[in-house]
Amino acid sequence: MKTKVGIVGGGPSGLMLSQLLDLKGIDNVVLEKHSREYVLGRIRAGVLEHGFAELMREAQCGERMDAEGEIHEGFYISDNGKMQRVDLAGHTGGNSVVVYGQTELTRDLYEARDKMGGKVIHNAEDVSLHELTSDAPYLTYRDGDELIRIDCDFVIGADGFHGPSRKSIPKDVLTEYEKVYPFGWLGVLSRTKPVSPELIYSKSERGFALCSLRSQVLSRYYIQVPLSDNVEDWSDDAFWAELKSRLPADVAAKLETGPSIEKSIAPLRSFVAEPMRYGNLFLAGDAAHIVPPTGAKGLNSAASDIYYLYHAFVAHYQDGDDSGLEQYSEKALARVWKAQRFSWWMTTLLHDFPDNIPYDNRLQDTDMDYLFSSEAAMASLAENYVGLPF
Ligand code: RFL
Ligand code: PHB
Repeated sequence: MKTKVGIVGGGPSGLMLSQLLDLKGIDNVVLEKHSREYVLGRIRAGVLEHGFAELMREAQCGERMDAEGEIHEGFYISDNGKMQRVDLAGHTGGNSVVVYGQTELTRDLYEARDKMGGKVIHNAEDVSLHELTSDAPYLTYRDGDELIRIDCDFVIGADGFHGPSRKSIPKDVLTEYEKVYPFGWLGVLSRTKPVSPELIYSKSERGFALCSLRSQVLSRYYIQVPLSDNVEDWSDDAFWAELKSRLPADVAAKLETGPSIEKSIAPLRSFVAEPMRYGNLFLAGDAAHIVPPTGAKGLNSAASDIYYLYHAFVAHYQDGDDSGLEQYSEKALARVWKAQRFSWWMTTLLHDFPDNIPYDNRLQDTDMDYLFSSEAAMASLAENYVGLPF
């Protein structure tokens, strides 16, 4: 098989790039390790920046997002029971975010790929990347006993944190920056009415909690838990009781509880691999960088990578202009690091750090105090939350 762009990974990054390139007539193939049902079974991001929503529309995939997604012009921060609103629109000249689940967005991208006859190969086993520094890189994968080869001009590594793409780059070429946090998030999805129309990020002495949503009948809640906890340790009742104890009393009193339809623990990690290009391999999304979910920046950081790659490939194939490809790593990393800084900062502001010394806790309190007493600090939070320009 032969194509122009071989894409490893059929998550949101790979599918979005595939769709955008196909719309410009640039042939591509997506290789996904899992089945479609498996990919759509993962419950992940919920908050899209304005720039991501625009990219969905450009990919001709924005119809359902525009109909069913919710525009949020603010959210709440609760500090040990005291709730204050962050006015996103007011501090950014009218900007907002869209609350629309990654699962739905991925479903829309798959449907769009189907409609255009896009080549998305599921259950691709043993995907390997070859000859990446040559003009003729290729991918191989196994389909049962058969080994299949795909020759391409370029390879995109959009295979998430654990995929093979980043691992194909020699260790002496790649610098990895990593910070692991001493806690995870236990998340529950439930068919209940959300406790608040806008998200609540809650700092409390018992640890962090987040009230989020997917729709007016589907709620998503998270609590900070020690890394040693297992999801089996948490019954639904124990989860709801702990969540309530971390929310302001009037919010806790209104919380509608119900059976969990998904429950999982995600560790919190900050990670960046540099550079994001090796020969004719370009890394995108979680394959190159991870953030703790506190700032809702993971998927949104993937979106800016895809935006830069899309424009770089269009310039390459339509105008013979390689400057976008040459500048990709530097340009993408500049924005990636800003999302890293913001996600680290929001995580540090809101969580309980078991190893903090009293001095650290006083600084944390002062950070919160400063945020709610300074228009400049609030504007900075709002600017980052709605998303820095691509
Ligand atoms: P993905 O989604 O991991 O997709 C990678 C795909 O590659 C496939 N793959 C392979 N394919 C072929 N061969 C192999 N050997 C392969 N190995 C892996 C995988 O099966 C998969 O389908 O990466 P991508 O596309 O870069 O997308 C990134 C996002 O998924 C991620 O950044 C976000 O979900 C992060 N995130 C959030 N981001 C936001 O912007 N806003 C949020 O509100 C938000 N909340 C979250 C989150 C992530 C969370 N978890 C569970 C990590 C909340 C949580 C709890
Ligand atoms: C979610 O709804 O899953 C979500 C929302 C905001 C975050 C993280 C996760 O910061």
